[in-house]
Amino acid sequence: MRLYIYDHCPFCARARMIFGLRDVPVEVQTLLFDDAETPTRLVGEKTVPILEFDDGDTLSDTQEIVRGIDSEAEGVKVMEGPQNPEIERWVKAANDIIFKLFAPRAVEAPFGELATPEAAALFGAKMTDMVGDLDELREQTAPLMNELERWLNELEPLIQSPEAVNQVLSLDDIALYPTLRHLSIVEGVKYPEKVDAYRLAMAQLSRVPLHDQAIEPT
Ligand SMILES: N[C@@H](CCC(=O)N[C@@H](CS)C(=O)NCC(=O)O)C(=O)O
Repeated sequence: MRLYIYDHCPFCARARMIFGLRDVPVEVQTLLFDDAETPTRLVGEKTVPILEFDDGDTLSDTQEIVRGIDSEAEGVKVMEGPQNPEIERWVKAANDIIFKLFAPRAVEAPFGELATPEAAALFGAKMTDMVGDLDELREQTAPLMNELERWLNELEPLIQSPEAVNQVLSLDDIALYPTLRHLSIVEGVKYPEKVDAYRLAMAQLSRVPLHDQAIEPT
């Protein structure tokens, strides 16, 4: 099986996580951000993640990829783990501030999808479309970091274990870790103790490295 991704993409991180968490081997391939040809050939549009099975079948919906791999692997299912609506609420609510910190830094990050000037330019234009002027946003770093600190402190008591936010792995982990992973390209974030332990443990367990780590995906 082959999973086509962009490294910055939170849906792709979700899809990658299920392979690591369920110990299912997959070849991960990062597409250039301006490569419309490959995804269009595979699924008819420029989108990631795409899972390509050995027989040529494809899946391009993150939820379907997660559920499909989870249900096929032997053992305890991540999708059957207990969920806490507070986690879903937190992820949705904190995403805006996290993305504002992420976007101006993402355009300069060493992501595989930005390996050519053309790909990087297209991505820069997309980020600007999404959040506005990236230089202005970078100038907002101090107030954004203050707001972020409040959000991280709100998350801290919701984390029940470093190995699973609700003690047992669940879809909440698949939603939460990619959001925290976005923050790992932002320097100077002060993580509360449990949040820090959680993101480090989840990077190992899911085999989806934080952006400031180098763990090879399997
Ligand atoms: N339907 C997809 C949507 C995934 C999605 O929005 N992917 C974004 C990247 S994060 C994408 O492919 N965007 C196309 C582009 O950026 O050109 C899913 O839920 O898995």
